[in-house]
Amino acid sequence: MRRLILILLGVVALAAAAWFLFFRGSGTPPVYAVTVVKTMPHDPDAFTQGLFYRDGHFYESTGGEGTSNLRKVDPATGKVLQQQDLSPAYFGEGIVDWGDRVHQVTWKNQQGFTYTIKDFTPQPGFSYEGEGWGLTRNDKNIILSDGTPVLRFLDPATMKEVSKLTVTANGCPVEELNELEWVDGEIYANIWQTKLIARIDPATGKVTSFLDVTGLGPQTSDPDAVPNGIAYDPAGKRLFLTGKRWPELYEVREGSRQPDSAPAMGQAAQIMACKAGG
Ligand SMILES: [Ca+2]
Repeated sequence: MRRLILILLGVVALAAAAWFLFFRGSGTPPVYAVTVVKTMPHDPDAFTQGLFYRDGHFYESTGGEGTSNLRKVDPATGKVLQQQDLSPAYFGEGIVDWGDRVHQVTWKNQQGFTYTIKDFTPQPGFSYEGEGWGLTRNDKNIILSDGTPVLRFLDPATMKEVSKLTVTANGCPVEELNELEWVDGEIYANIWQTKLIARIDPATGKVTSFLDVTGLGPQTSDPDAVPNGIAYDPAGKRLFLTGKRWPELYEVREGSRQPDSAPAMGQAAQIMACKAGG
């Protein structure tokens, strides 16, 4: 009898493990905290819309009408070393480097700007349909977000669309994809008005996990001061995060898996229940 009970218990345990693995394998992305490695200063007036790291400097794009610009920033001090302002008619959004150029999209103007990365000398720009939110790149394409679940892959030579990728989490389209960064073969995306960064498999569009950045940024009632800004240093494997009007920029690494009680788990659950808006 005792042996039978042990066998039955073993069967139950195996079934539970199989169910657990099936559930995990069914596409529910886990949520991880982030651990701060280093804290750096960041211009608290910068309405950050684009961020990348190259050759020891941050390049940042800011938004707003009359406050939009492209800037080169010293990581140690947060000081702006070089700046190119946009006309007040344009609302700056994502930026990306390609060769000796930097490209910048605008929110609703359907107009992209191109500059030399060395001294921000204006070059012939480009146009696109719809809105411009975030930009990043891999070795072949420039990748554009526009606040929808669809990422557009552009030919860097022409800035024309060559393919699209619909981003889903647990089968639900993920709205409000904002600032982007290509990180070791994955696409990281801020999700606007949430504390979550989606990690996206570029082959399938599936979110493989989320990073919860609740612990970062200022304690403020400013509704615009959302997390936005992801940069990566592939040589040093360093990941950097900031937000709009945040006084700090952080180097972070992935932390432990978040418990169900973590505040951002509700946002993740809404996204994965196909409830738009996070
Ligand atoms: Ca970025």
